[in-house]
Parts: sequence; C-alpha cells; structure tokens
Amino acid sequence: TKRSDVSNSEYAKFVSQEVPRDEVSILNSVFSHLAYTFHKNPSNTEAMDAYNGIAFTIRDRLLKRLEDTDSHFISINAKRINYMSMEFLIGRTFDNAMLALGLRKEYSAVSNTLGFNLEDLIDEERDAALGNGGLGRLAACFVDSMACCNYNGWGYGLRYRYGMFQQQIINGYQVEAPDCWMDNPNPWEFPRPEISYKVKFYGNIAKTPSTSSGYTWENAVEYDVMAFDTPVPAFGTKNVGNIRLWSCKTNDLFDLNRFNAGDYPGATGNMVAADILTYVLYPNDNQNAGKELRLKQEYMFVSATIQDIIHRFKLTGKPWSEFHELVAIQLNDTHPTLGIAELQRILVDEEAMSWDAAWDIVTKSFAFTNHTILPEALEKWPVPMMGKILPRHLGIIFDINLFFLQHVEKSIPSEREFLSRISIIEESSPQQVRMAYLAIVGSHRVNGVAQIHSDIIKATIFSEFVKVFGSDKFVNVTNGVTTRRWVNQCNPGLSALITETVGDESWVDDYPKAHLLESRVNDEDFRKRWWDVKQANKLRLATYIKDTCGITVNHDALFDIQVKRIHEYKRQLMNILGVIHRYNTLKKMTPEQRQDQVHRVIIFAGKSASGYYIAKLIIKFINSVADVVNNDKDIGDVLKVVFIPDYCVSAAEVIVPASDISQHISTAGTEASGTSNMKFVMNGGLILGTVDGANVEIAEEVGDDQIFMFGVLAHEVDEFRFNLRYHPDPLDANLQAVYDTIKSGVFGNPDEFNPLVECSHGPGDNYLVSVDFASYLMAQDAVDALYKDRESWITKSILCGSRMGKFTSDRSITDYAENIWNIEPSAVDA
Ligand code: 9GP
Repeated sequence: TKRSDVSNSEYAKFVSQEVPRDEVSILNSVFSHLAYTFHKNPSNTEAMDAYNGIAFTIRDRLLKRLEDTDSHFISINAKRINYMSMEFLIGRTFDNAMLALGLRKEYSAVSNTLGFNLEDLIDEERDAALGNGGLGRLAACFVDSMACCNYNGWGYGLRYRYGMFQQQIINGYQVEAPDCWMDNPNPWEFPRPEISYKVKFYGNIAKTPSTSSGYTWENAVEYDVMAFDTPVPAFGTKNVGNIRLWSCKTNDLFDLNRFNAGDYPGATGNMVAADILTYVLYPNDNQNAGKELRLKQEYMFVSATIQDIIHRFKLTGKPWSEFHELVAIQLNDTHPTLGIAELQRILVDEEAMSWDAAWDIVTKSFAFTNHTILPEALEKWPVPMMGKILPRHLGIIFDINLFFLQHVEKSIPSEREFLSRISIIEESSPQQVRMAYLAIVGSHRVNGVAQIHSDIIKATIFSEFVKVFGSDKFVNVTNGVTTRRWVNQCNPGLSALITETVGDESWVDDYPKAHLLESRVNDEDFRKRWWDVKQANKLRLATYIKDTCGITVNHDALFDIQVKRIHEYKRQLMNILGVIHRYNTLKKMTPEQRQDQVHRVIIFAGKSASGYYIAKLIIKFINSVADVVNNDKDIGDVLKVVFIPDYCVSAAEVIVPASDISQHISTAGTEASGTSNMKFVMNGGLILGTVDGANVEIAEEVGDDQIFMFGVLAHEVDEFRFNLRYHPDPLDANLQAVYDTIKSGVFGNPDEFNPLVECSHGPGDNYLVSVDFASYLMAQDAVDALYKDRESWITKSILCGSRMGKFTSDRSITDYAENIWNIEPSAVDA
C-alpha cells in the first residue's frame, strides 16, 4: 500500500544512517536514556543509573547492527548455524561491547562527565551465569566467534531466572543461594512477545487414519513459550550475533474465577507450573520430580527452537529438500537431543512428509558434540517417564531405533548382544532411552573436543558406532576461547604489549599474530615489562582476595591457581593433599630455611553440584586446611591458601591474568579438553598438568619442555585401577604423612574428612590420586626450582604466551564451519 511504501522508504533512509560515534553525541544519547528511559537527571544519577544509561546507548548500537546483520543474511539466503545449548555462561557484556564497538575511550570520557569512573560502572553489572562451567562458557565463546568470523550463527537456549546458584562459604561449607541476576533491568536482552510457540506435554496418542502419519497427539497441556534476544557484540566487523533464550508466557494461565473464589494458590498454580520450567539450570534431579522438570525443560527448549528454525526456513520459500542447505543444527552435548525426535515429529505429523524423506532431512541437518566420557554426559530417560510427558516422541524414538537396528542387522551380520549394546533403548528395568545414542544415530557428524578425547570416544564409549557408521562420521574439533575477552578485555597490560609488538590491534581478531611476541624474548626492556604486567595483575588479584575473603596475600609470591568445577576427576583433592605436604615440610624447617623457600599463594575457586557430597566435602576440607595454614605464625607469608567464593566469569577475568602457574591435573583420560588451561597460558601463565585433554595439544604447540607434565597416561589408567583394587602397592611415605596429619585432628574432626582419605588411596581411589601423588610432588618441586630462576621463568612465560595461536574459538568455529556445517562466512559490509 501507499502508506507502507512511504514508511518503508523513510525507514530505509533512517536505518542507512550511521549511528554517531563522537563523545558529544554519545553523551546526548546517554542523557536521553537517563531522562526518558529511567527518569533521572545528572544530579540524582547513581552508579547503577549511569551504568544503565550508558548500557542502553550501547544496546541501541548493537540492535542497529543486529538488524543489519539479519537483513544481510536473509538477502543472500545464507545458511544458518543454530547452536543449541542448555548453557550459555555469558558473564558480563558491558566492557566487551564497548571494546567491540571500538568506543571504550569515548564511553570512559562520558562516564567521567557523569562523575563516575568507568571501571566502577563495569562492576555494577551482574554476570549472566546461565551455565555450569566449561561447556557453557564454550558456547558463549562460540557465539562470539561466529559473529566475529562473519558466520550466520545464532545460539539457542533457556532464560533461567536464577541462573545456576550463588555460592556462599559459611564455616568453610558451600551453601547455595539463588542467583537473582535479573533483579535489575537487563540492557542486553529484549523481549520478543511476537515470537512465541506452543509447546505441549502429556496427553495421549490417537490413531487417526486421516492424518498422513496416522497419529495425533491429543489432550496435551499447552504452554506459550516466548523468545528473548541477546545481541552478541563482535569485534572488527559490523556483524552482530544473537542468543535467543526461551521462557514461558504465564499471564493467560492466571485463573480469575478461582482467584475470585478465594483460591489463590489454585488461581496461580498453572502460572507457577509454567514459570518454574526456567527457574534454574539443571534442577537437582536425584528425585523423580526433579527429573521430570529437567525433561520438560529440555523439551520446552528444543520444541520452541525447532519451531523457530522451521518458521525462519519457511520464510525463504525454499522446498524442504533444501532445508539442510540452509540450516545446520549443532547439539551441544546430549541435552538438546530431543530436537531430533521433534523435527522428525513435525515433518511427519504436521508437514505430511514420508518417514524416510523426513529422516533424510533430520540426519543431514543435525550434528552432535560430546564433551565428556563421564556417565553424566550419557543422559538416559526412563521410558515410562518419557511416555507420560512426551508420548508421541517416545513412539518416534522407538521407530527410529527399529529402523536403525534393522539397518545394522542388514549391513553387518550382528549378534543379539551387539544389537542390544547399540540399541537406543536400554533393556533395563525400567527401560531407558539413551540420548547419546539417539544423538549419534540422528546426526551426520559426531565430534569430541580435543584430539585425545576424540580418539578416546571412538575407542571406548562409541566404538560400536564406529563399526556401524565408519570412522569418518567421528571427527575432532579442539576447543578454543575468544581472545577478545580472555586476553584483550581481561588483561589490558598484556594487550598493550601485544599491540605494540604487532604494530596495531589486528591481533585481537587474528590472534595467531601474537606469535610475534617470541621475537622479543631476548629484549631486556620487553622482558621487564612482561614481568611487570604479571605483577600488576597479581596485585589486582591480591586486592580482590582481600575484598572477597579478607585474606592478605603478598603479590610477590608465586601464584598457583586451580579454578574449575569441583569434581573428583579434576583432583582438587590431590592439590590440597599436596598443600598439606608442603605445610608439613615447611614446619620441619628452621625459620631461615623457610624464608629461603619459594613463597606461594595457592588459590582455589569453583562450585560443586549441590547434591555432590564428596565435592562439597573437598571444599570444606580446603577451607579447613587454609584456616590452619593461614593462621600459623611459623608459616607467615611463605604459604597462603585461599578459596575464592562464587567463581564466575567476571571473577575469572581477574584470576586468569594473575597466575604464575595453574593446575590442570585431572586423571588422564577424564578431562575432555579444558579451556581454562588455554586462557591461563595465553596470559603468560605456565601450566602444571597431566597428559589429558587439551593439555596435550598445548604441550605440542608451546613445546614439551615449557610445561610441567606428570602422571600416568590414559591407556594405563585401567591397569592402575585394577592394581589398586587387587594388588595395591605400599602407600607413598609422603602421602602417609599427610594422612597422619589429617588424622591428628589439626584440621578439625578427622572423622569428617575420612571419606577423602578413603577415596584417595586403595580400592576407593578411582581417580588415582595415590598413584600420581609422588610424580605430582616432583613436578611441584620443578616449579619451585624454576621460579627461583626468574630469567628462565620469564623466557618460558613469553614463549608459552606467544605460541597459543591455535587455541582461539575462531579457529574452532572455522573447523566446525568447514568440516561439519559446510557454511561460508559473509560480512555485512562486503
Ligand atoms: O568437562 C568438559 C571440559 O573438559 C570441556 O572443556 C568442556 C567444553 O568442551 O566441556 C566439559 N563438559 C561438560 O561440562 C559436561 O559434558
């Protein structure tokens, strides 16, 4: 119509204007948001208001770019990658966005004009902690890289109201409190009420010959699930990414009649039932209700996502046969695997497609990433539970399994035993749906996240599938991290040195250029500045420790850091047992001898799953040991032990740049990759690690002799476990002495800590702490010896920092794009 023609052309003029980037215009737009969005003027503007006012102007700029990016990709019919992840550990966005837009200096001046220091405003932002650990942070790095590398990629996830949990340490114990991160306005998301889909649960399946598949899903409970978009700023390009998170719409579930009758819980019951679906990440699932909630969360997530993907595909007007040419769907671990059954259901039940045509589309579109060999990754759902909540999907999964097993029987003559081992349905009581197997069968590629891990899954948990599908279906994509956040943003001192060496800031999105640092390894002035940057970062962390834990540490000491989820396989327990050994050794020395030792601050941080008894006991144990060591006047500054509470992305940004050494000491074969190991080394920290996960490839890149490696190898683990059970060696004398100290009661009631003694030696030592303890201590001695030789230490630190070009998430994403997604980049301006 005439009206829309006019407004379209006016709009085209409006959006084609560049958003002004000068300080005065920025200040004016901040004033405008302060006045008209927040009803504030400069005299009553508090720090939180200033943060919001500024953040909203950044958001305006990001939205403009998001709109341009979307239009660009639609206009060229670009294939889109849909990264489905139950976790996105985004952290803070403010600083990252200013850097990405290239406007940090301008915003700093604007905040000064408002009477605030930009650094203080940065601290006003709450972390978006929608993830547990490595897997969620990886997803956040990946959306950053998809945007920065100009791929048409979106993340899809859930909008948890309470994120994970806030960890408090009370009397040394972890106590979980809700993380109310949404209490303040969130400038980085915008609600899209117009983008909503119906998601169904329960009900029954009716045979209806009139439909093409012959089935309909009846009497289901329906929820409206709505989108919230979070633009992802990208550095060095005008492309902007997006994370689309889902939450239920609850208002129309309010029952006014019951309310008027005085039945308030009844009136709001359905609202609450819908709302709690996205209260928290991974509700505790040790009881049935928790399990059901988790299954519903997963389905709500995949159903809304798949419907959205289909909706966008239909807008292209292309035939279904081209679906996989326009859509790639990556499953981040098994949690979104129901998406396979959901797409198949929609195609056969709602789009009247034949089973085979639908399955062809499904398997060409999906790919699956495995992130661990531990049993928790191999999610299973009881068949009766799935039948109750998702009756149609259960039927579809049984059919997928039937056709798969028939195919196997035909192609490789198989015994019943073999078929039952690879069946998607486990014949236990009750039967279980093996989600990892469904993910493999329904995907065209399966990848591990570091070379050793990809090799292990092919040889162990998925070996039978390699026989069925051949080896080519199983590939490796080694993880990576975004250097925009993990070097440029978190370590301004180091960034300045790299920029000076490279000659410009191009390294920020072309990190391999940091290899030029190596050319300065013998430059005296450079070496001194390198050391000084580390010292400044350690001072910053020392201040943070004082503020959060009340402990004073000397930043001249060696900072030895282990930060990650608390888990037996990651062996924080071995670390703290090593601390006790160090403490015992120091106690035996004269004061003069003690002062001669390398002074160390040993720093832990990380959360334990709320129901994980041993991990929580390890936290308590670390704090009890810390209490004794830190208050021992004989020891003074020579040894300090710190547990930093509530580890999160923004804490990591302070911790990572400050390490001299960081520990990545999982039992060989158990840590799929690890990504903090990459961050630490990029920031000039050395690593003490086992031959596990990405440590192996880091050693290959930086050189075996730059890294402190110890411990048994992955292929030896089973034999050591067997020996521990049936033919244990005598206990190492140092470990025995450590146990004696624990049993003496210096750290508190020894009975309380006895389970830790029991799970670190003999038959209970599943993670081989006692086996690796002696070599661990030797490696620690080597660290001390090198630290005394400051010049050699600096050399290693520079060489390590400069050789990490491989470990950017840009490289990982390019690997996925080329080897799995078959997708080309395209920049908005190109
Ligand atoms: O434990 C792995 C960790 O090694 C890896 O770096 C990360 C990202 O790939 O995923 C972790 N796995 C999980 O969090 C659960 O599967």
